Amino acid sequence: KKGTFTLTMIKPVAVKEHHVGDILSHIEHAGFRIIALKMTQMPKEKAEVFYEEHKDKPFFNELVTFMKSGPVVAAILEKENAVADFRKLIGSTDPVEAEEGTIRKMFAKSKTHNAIHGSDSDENAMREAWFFFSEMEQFS
Ligand code: YYY
Ligand code: MG
Repeated sequence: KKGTFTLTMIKPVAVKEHHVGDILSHIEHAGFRIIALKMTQMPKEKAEVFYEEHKDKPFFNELVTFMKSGPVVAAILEKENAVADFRKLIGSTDPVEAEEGTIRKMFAKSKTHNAIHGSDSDENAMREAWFFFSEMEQFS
């Protein structure tokens, strides 16, 4: 249902550094319910589609190279006001600017290697949820 969920993805750097459990724990303690969950590795073409809104940006190639470099953990998270509340929980794109206590402040290595994704609108949450999960994999 619109407005009640968001899509997150724990990025390859955080999976490699063994932060999956800590990050999911942080998310659940913040009041989000996990209603879909999987580990998967995106081939180049999939990463390009996921981030297609950025295809003309100077950082696009570096971003795609990073995102296909290892497995990610994708999840649909249910909560009232999920998109905005989750963006607050993860913090600014650049960890240097992220507030103390945010997931990016704690786990990001750099602006590109920033540990976690959160949808930026209800429309993108819907698109990204169906990008990763079939109907049988969604437990609303
Ligand atoms: O939504 P959010 O992930 O916070 O940032 P976006 O502006 O949508 O950019 C997507 C992704 O691209 C970001 O998480 C890291 C990377 N990126 C980058 O490497 N360099 C930039 N100057 C801006 C974004
Ligand atoms: Mg974004």
